[in-house]
Amino acid sequence: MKQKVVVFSQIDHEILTKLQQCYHVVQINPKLGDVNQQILEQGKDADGFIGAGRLLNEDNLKFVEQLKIVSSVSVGYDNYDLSYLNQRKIWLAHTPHVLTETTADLAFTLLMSAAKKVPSLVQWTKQGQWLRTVGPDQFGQDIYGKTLGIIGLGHIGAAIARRGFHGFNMNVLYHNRSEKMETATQFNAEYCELTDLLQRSDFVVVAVDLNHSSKALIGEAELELMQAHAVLVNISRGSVIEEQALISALKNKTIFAAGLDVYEKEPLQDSALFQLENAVTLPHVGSATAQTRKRMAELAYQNLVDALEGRMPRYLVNKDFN
Ligand code: 8YV
Repeated sequence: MKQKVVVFSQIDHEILTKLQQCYHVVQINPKLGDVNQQILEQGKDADGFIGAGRLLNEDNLKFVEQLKIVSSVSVGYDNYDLSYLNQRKIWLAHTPHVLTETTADLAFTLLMSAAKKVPSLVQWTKQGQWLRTVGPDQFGQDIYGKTLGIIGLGHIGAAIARRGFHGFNMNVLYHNRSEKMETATQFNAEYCELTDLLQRSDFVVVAVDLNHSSKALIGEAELELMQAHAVLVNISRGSVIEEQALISALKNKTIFAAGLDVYEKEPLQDSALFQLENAVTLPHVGSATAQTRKRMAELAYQNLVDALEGRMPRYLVNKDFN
């Protein structure tokens, strides 16, 4: 009998076809009703799960009996209750590396858009308001040679540092749980305490994983430390920044602008951020290019197949259950 695979979000079409050739595939479909109920039902006799963007925890996995793996089409795994998966001896795999460069590109896209007021100036131009040269209200910020503070010098953080250092001659500061001497040396990056980094940076980019120690890392007190001309960029997870405090800082112009790809609650709807000209808001597209999403899907597929065929997947999050 074929093993059963539950596809819990949209997935690359070719990967879906490959899965259907070897496994009994069931797709969770929001149009068919409550997603968690479908996961609960379909999970009972499933061997593997593949997808992204859904919370998987005891509530919707409690009936699984033979689940070997949850293969996430993402690098971040904050959507999964790792201790529950460990307890049930279910592997969790993810897709690191293949999205590093494109996510770093997006961090710079946000940094530059927010610094140069791109969205509002595009709108202004298209509305036919360009009747004379722009005034100080429309001026942006210089980027070249400025100070870039990176919170989280992992793979993506390092790729952002590389762009800043080599491309824009920036002075790089970083904050991380531990010092990263080898990576830092490549970009002449200086290790700083968070408060120091926030005070000294012209651009602060959040690239840290979401975990217990990074949740709400940047709140009102931290935002107050930033300079009035500074730009804050978040390509990590929304919950690293207290959104309400950020909205106040942007409203009161205690910082210049923010470039955001991620939010406390996604999809972002009816947010006060939409009213703020100095908030550049993207819909969580850090890895959203055709090439990268394809590579992520392939990697997730390989992780899944390895587990279903009894091999240890290459990119396991939880290697040791005990
Ligand atoms: C997307 C991400 O959320 O990989 C991650 O952790 O945040 C993004 O790439 C993910 O691919 C789900 O679509």
